[in-house]
Amino acid sequence: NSMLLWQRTSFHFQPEKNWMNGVDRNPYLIVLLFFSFLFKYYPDGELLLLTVGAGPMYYKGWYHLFYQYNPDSAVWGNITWGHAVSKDLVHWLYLPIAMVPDHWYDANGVWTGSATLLPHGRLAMLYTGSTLESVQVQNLAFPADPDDQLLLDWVKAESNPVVVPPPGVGAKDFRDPTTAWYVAAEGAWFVAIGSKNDTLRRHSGIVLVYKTVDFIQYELLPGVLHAVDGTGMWECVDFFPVATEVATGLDTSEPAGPGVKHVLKASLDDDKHDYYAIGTYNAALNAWEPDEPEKDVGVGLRYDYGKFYASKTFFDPLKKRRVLWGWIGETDSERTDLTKGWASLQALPRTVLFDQKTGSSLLQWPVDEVDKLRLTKNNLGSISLAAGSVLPLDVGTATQLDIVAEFALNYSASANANEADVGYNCSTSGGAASRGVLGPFGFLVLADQNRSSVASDLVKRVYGSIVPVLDAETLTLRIVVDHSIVESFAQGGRTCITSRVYPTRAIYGAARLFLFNNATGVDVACKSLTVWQMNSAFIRPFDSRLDSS
Ligand code: DQQ
Repeated sequence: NSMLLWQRTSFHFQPEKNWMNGVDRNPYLIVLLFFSFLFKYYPDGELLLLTVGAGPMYYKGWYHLFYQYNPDSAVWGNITWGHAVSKDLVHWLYLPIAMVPDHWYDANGVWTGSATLLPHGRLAMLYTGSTLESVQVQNLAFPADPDDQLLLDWVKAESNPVVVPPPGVGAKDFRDPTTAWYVAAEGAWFVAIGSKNDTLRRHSGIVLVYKTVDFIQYELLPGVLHAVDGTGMWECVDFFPVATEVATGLDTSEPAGPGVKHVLKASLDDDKHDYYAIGTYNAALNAWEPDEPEKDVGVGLRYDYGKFYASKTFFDPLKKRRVLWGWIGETDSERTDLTKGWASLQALPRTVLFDQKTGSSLLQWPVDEVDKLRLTKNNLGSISLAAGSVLPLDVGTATQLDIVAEFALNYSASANANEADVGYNCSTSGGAASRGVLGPFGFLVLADQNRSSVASDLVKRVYGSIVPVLDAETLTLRIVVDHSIVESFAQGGRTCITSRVYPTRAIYGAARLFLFNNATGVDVACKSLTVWQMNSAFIRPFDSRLDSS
């Protein structure tokens, strides 16, 4: 339907048509009608911010993305592995479907998996198959031709399935194997698989760990790596080391020790959000414990406080970084997706680092390569914003933007304001149009006047979270806009929010950018503001004649 073409993104990865995921057939409906950042001052120095599927990897010069793909329709089903490659994580080339359901052990879908790079450049791909009887089993596949940089053809192991649900684990609660990590003391690889336990524990999300030497025979380790009651099924578990003293990524097999902590992440099937916690891993005990029990997986920090799910990281040996890939569903209706003929896309790949300043969170930031898309630069200098003002910003076409801003707040009038005085609440207030003592203020993007969409069929919702702003830090924001997605990073990526938007009037040349301040008791100054037009990434089918590599 050409009527909705403007919702296609220009530099986010999405298939040419039909469904990709991440997650289930029934994306819950949430959308932000307009987008905004809202802040609230806390005397202790905190500010309030409102506002995949298959394994990514690097192999022989190409970044590979394999994603959950329905070749037949824009809704979930008939899941195969879509495939694309890139030299820079931004400019992608579509390749033919990599794997389809063609055996009894994956007849109901080639579900999420992860790649492990073995010594001597070999590659093991473990993935979940939903069998003819809809039992979730783990299968092994490997490249038909290891010398093929494009990894076009895959061979499924004769011994599949290599792992079946162990006693006590539900046949439909056992999926999404991680990338394996090597434990030298055991001379073996360990692989984690998410599940849940409703019998011994109370609706507990759990992680099982298997030990393998050859990726064919697996031994279940006693106990669970970790469990959190009340959090339900853990999908797409991810488990990786982070360096706590240097700003560099670590190989998945980097052992625990001084300067190395481990992140455990789970995608909660119950609420469709990606939660992580930072903690300590003990391979010998098959145990991981969060540093701060109150910030455990599923009850503490999220990668993103908007729409963002089923993410995975991989270690990029080329640039020595860990890269996070998230799947972004739609927040319009299934009916509209069928009309559009496509649904879902990938977030920008994000570099993940330990936040050395807070010591208790991660920093996520669009990979450097995204900056190569920056075109015209608008340096808008420093702007004061009177209470109640909405200021149009003249940046030309505003559908593809990268916005970087620094804010200074003068709270003198209300330095003692507490939460009750603020009068603004992320979930119950009416978005940017509401007013409170200390906010909201921020940007309106993809807007025409204040509100950009009159589309029905959407649930319009305000997303929010806390942004810790430490002493001597100024409040900084980066907002990336791409037609129907807005990704926002506060304090260098300490808090992130992604939103899908479906403007009906603020499209093409009519889309505009505004700064606003709806605080009644704070002077807000945008100390610096830089806005770039963003180029398109021109994602297209791979053409070997054009391949210069
Ligand atoms: N969707 C996949 C599963 C995974 C869920 C099936 C979340 O493997 O658990 O399409 O992305």
